[in-house]
Amino acid sequence: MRKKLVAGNWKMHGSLAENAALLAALKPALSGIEAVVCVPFPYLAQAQAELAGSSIAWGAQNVSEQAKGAFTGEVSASMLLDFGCTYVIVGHSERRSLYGESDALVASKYVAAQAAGLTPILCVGESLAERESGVTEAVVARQLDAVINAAGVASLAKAVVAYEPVWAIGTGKTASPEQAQAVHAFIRGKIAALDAGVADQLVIQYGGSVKAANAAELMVQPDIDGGLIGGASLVADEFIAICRAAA
Ligand code: G2H
Repeated sequence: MRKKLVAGNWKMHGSLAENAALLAALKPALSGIEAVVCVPFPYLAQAQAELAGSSIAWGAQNVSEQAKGAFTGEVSASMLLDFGCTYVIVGHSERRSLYGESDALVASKYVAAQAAGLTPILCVGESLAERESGVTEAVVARQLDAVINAAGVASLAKAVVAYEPVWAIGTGKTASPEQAQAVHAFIRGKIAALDAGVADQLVIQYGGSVKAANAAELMVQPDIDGGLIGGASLVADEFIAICRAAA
C-alpha cells in the first residue's frame, strides 16, 4: 500500500508574520499526518524553527544543478540541507515556462538534489495546446525520460512525481478525476515497464487547482497518491482539509 503525501507549494508568497500564523495553525491540526511545505528560500530557517519535531517536513521550490561556485543568485542542495530540508520541487511548470528550464536542466537539478540526499518532487505536465493536440502522453514521457536517462529508473525510488497539467495551474480549472487518473496510470505504467517494483511504490501527486472541495474525489483515484498544492496551501483550513482527505 503506497502512502499518500500532500505538499504545499507556497510559490512567492508569505511574510514572517503570515508564515508564523499559517504554521501555527497547521502544526496541531496535522499532528500525526505526514505533509510537506515548500517555502521561499528566505523562510527556510523559519520553517525549520517552527516545524522541527512536527509531522510536517519542509523543503524548497528550486535548487541549483551546481554544487558550489560563482553562480550568482543560485542556491545549492547542500545549502538546503543546512536548513533541514528533506524535499525540493524540481521542474515546476513555472520554472520551465517562465525561466526557460529545459528537460536536461531539470534532470541535472534532480540529480543534484538526490546526490545531496534530498527527495526531489519532479513536476511533469502538458500545456493546453499540447493536450488539445493529443500529445499529453508524449510530453509527459519526454519529461520523465530526461530524468530516467540521467539518473536511472531506480532513482525514482527516492523521488516523488507530481503530475500538473499546466492548463489547470492557478486557473481554477482542475483536471477531472478521470483525466488525472488516466495520466497518472500512464506514468505508472511507463515506469512499470522498466521496473515494476519502483512503479508500485512511486508516489505520484496531482497538482493544479486542488482545493478542499475537490480533494477527496481526486485522492480516491487508484494512481493518485496525494497532491502538490499551490494557492490552497496558503489557507490553513484548506490545506488541512486536503491533507486529511489524503490521509
Ligand atoms: C500547481 C499548483 C502547485 P495551484 O502549480 O504546484 O498550484 O494549486 O495554485 O494550481
